[in-house]
Amino acid sequence: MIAKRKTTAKPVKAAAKSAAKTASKPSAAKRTGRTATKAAAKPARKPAMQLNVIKPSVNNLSVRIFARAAKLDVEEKDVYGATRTPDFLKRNPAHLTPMLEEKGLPRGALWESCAIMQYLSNKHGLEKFYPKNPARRAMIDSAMFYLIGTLYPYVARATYPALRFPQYPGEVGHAELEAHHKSAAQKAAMDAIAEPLDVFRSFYLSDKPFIGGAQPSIADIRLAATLEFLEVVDYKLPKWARDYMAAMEKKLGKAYSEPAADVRGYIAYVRSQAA
Ligand SMILES: N[C@@H](CCC(=O)N[C@@H](CS)C(=O)NCC(=O)O)C(=O)O
Repeated sequence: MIAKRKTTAKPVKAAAKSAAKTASKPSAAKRTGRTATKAAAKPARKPAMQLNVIKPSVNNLSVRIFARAAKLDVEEKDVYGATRTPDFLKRNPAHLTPMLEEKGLPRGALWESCAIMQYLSNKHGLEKFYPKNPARRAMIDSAMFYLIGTLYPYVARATYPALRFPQYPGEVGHAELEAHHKSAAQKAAMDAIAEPLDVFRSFYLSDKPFIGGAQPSIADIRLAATLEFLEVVDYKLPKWARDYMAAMEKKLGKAYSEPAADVRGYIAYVRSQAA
């Protein structure tokens, strides 16, 4: 979560803007994937969908990778710092990104990264990323729910302080407490990551290269993108996880590395500031 409360400090905004400038050169392309090339030839046609994004975020990174990997006709709009404006809140009262806008949607807008990837896979028949077979699909859904509900909260609590993102009300990191309380909470979250992470290895991946099998699924995209944040706290990923992330990037190529550069650039920026 970025730019969420008053404490969302200007440094975050400045850092994100700076990171966007330095790290997101490829993302300046108005469209994603194949369409970007086509856009040069046919600049007048309006893309079918708009994806509102905040570039240093891994929630956003998931859908940005997916849109490119699936070669969808999506135009990205950077809404950093604009998610609480009256106009945005009218369209999306949850003020969350990524947010897809498309005429076919009942309310015109859709947020939640996994729901967006599910919707687009269903709509475009992208079985490769989201199998139709109910049992196989259930495993992808389970992996994504488990990530959002269990792994991600630990990752957020462990990394948001270093990322300079605001934390959630009610959490130690958000409360007016002395620094040692906050660092103890951050360490506890960091320690807690190992267990759910290993569930991805032992259960969802099992002996397959990806949760999706031979091909990365939307759950794989969501997992690899999430793990990108751990770099900011020097989290020592186990070898299988490092190999898995490398395999994801190799398989998806630029569709992965281009938007990942924004997150990595932001992490490099905050780390340089801390140093
Ligand atoms: N569970 C959501 C999380 C989305 C989320 O937290 N988005 C943050 C960026 S990381 C955001 O847009 N925050 C802006 C705001 O709340 O104003 C997802 O997976 O899409």
